[in-house]
Amino acid sequence: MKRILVTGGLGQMGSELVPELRRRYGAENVIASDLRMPPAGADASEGPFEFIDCTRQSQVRAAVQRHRIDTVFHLAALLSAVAEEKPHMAWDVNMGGLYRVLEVARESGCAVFFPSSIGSFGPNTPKESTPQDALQRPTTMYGVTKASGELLCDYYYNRFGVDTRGVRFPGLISHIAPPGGGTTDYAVEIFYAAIRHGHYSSFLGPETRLDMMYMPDALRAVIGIMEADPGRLVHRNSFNVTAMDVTPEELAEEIRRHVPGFTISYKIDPVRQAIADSWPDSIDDSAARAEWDWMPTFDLESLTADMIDKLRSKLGA
Ligand code: NAD
Ligand code: AKB
Repeated sequence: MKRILVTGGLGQMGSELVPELRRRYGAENVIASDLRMPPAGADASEGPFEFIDCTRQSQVRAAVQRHRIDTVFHLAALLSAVAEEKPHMAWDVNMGGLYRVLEVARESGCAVFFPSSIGSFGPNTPKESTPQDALQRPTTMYGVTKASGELLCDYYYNRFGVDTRGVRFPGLISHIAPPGGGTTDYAVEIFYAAIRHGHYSSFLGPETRLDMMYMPDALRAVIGIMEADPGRLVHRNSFNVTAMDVTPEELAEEIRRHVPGFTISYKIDPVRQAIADSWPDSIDDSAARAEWDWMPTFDLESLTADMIDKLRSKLGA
């Protein structure tokens, strides 16, 4: 990886992946892009930025050619809750965008990182310790695009030799940029609410168990899979990766150790609850551990301590 393009670079993941890639590979070698413009006051000296709608192949191609890109981190997508509200747009952005990125990669010889999700599984998938190779019949538009995206990336590797790689992320918890409309967003909101108000009203029920990961581990996963020895990879585009599985009740309990008196109540959103109920309770990431030495570093305890510490500084609390 020498010349990198990140699509959807202003989102929750891109806001931290772009700086990390710039630290590793040089600021001038990492081109951030998004459908939105950087916020007013953003420091342009941090590195190059391009306006790119990933559904417009000409825009993707022009940036790849102009900057002599060899690796695309394709983050642009609509997340699960938004995708369920706007299924037609979700198909266009998630599938149309990926297809166009893969086409440009095929023409230009780029490698592509594609983030799939625990949302690529469905209600018929084994719910606990979901294996790497499991039944995938998702019932959400987000899941349909993620499962299809995994297949499309496999196809581009097998048919055209495009070096596609990816992981299935769980819910990502971070303190830099807000999440963009997913089912696991509660696990970020709860920290802000705990510090600001000492109370959180959860849109998922108390016993809803889902996999989660702290953003520093997610960045290690992205870079780890892209730098992995290709000779060891069997599952190129869809590695299960996780760090913990947790319910709102358990997360609240852990937060209470840092914010005494913190309370949680429940006002369940039926749409997001149904999405969460269709996803695994926990996934098995042993294939990633075996094939490219994946290993998370944050558990629930250390994640919670770090989030509270960082957010207290950020919010001046
Ligand atoms: P996000 O919603 O925070 O950011 C997505 C970005 O894509 C936004 O900045 C948005 O402006 C941009 N975008 C939307 N449409 C676009 C288009 N047509 N062209 C270019 N940019 C466009 O999402 P995120 O949390 O940063 O997620 C990044 C990727 O990781 C997504 O593919 C998502 O499905 C995947 N993922 C995220 C999580 C998570 O918990 N955050 C978990 C699993 C997988
Ligand atoms: C979402 O909830 O949509 C994402 C995901 C797990 O893919 N956070």
